[in-house]
Amino acid sequence: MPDPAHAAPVGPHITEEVREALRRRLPVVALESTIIAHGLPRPRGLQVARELEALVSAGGAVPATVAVLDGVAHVGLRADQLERIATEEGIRKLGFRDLPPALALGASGATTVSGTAFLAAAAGIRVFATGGLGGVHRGWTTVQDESADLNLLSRTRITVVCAGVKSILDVPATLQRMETLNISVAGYRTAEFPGFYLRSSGEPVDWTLTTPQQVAAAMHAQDRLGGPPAALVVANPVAEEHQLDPALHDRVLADALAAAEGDRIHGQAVTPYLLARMVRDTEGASLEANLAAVRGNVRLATEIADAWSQRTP
Ligand code: PSU
Ligand code: MN
Repeated sequence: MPDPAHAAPVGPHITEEVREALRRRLPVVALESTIIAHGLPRPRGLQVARELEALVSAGGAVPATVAVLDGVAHVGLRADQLERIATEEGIRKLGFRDLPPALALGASGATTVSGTAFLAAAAGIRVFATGGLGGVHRGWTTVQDESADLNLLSRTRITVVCAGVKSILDVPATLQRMETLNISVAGYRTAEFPGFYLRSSGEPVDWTLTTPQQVAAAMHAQDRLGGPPAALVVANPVAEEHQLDPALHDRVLADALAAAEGDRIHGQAVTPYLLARMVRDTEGASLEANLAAVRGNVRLATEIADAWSQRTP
C-alpha cells in the first residue's frame, strides 16, 4: 500500500520519441548534461551535445539527454531545449539532492551523474554514457569530499559507461569506495581501471568484459539475482591514439596540484582550477582527450543498449 501521506511518483517528462522507444524495447541511451553545460568552453558545449546525440542515433539507438528546465525534469530534449542547456547563462549543476529545490523553484540545470542516473532510471532507461564519474577527492582525510555520484550509483540499477575518474581525484580511494558500496565495476577490454585522459590509471580492476553482449549478460544477471539495486560501471579506456602523452599528463598534473596548494584553492573551486590548468598547460590536448573519451563512451553505450534491447522479456 502506498503511504497516502506521500504523493505517487510522477517521474520526469519523457519525450514522445524516447517513450515510444522504451515501449517498443528499442535501444535508448541517456546522456549526462553537466559536461555540455559546465565541462566545456562555449560554444563547444552545444556542438558536442549535438554530436553526442548524433552518435547515438547513428548507432541505431535513441538519445535521451537529461536536464532540468524551468523546474521540470526532462529525459530527452528537443533541439531548442538542448541549446538552452548548452548556452544559457545561470544553468545550475544538479546532483540528485539538488532536484527537489530546483523543481520547487523553477530552476534550470544540467544533471551530474547522480542526477542523470536517477532520472534516467526513473524513466526506465538502463544505459547511460558520461565522461568520468565523480569520486573521492585527494585530501579526503581533511575535507570529506566524495562525490554523491557514488552513493546514488550504489542504489540504482543502471549501467554507466565512463572512462574512469579524472586523475585529479584519488583514484585508489574511489575504487575502494565503489567496492564498499557494492557498485559492480568492470574494465571494458582491459584489466586496469582507465585513467580518463590516459588508457590506464595503473590500478587493477577485478573484472573484464569484452563485448557488448557480455555487458548485457551481466545486466541480465543483476536482474535475475534480484538483489538490492546497484549500478554496473563499465570503465572504457580512451583510444590509444587519443590519450594524453603520459609523461606530459603526470608533469602537468603534479604542477597543477602544487599550484592549487600554493594558491590555497579549496572545496568546489578545486576541480575547475585543476582542469583549467590541465587544459592550459597541455595546450588544449587534455580537452581533446576528454572529448575523445566521451565519444568512445557514447559509442560503447549505444552498442550495449542495442545488445540489451535484444533480450528476451
Ligand atoms: N568528471 C568529468 N567531467 C565532468 C564531471 C566529472 O570528467 O563534467 C561532472 C559529472 O557530471 C559528475 C560530476 O557527475 O562532475 C561530479 O561532481 P561532484 O564531484 O560535485 O559530485
Ligand atoms: Mn564534490
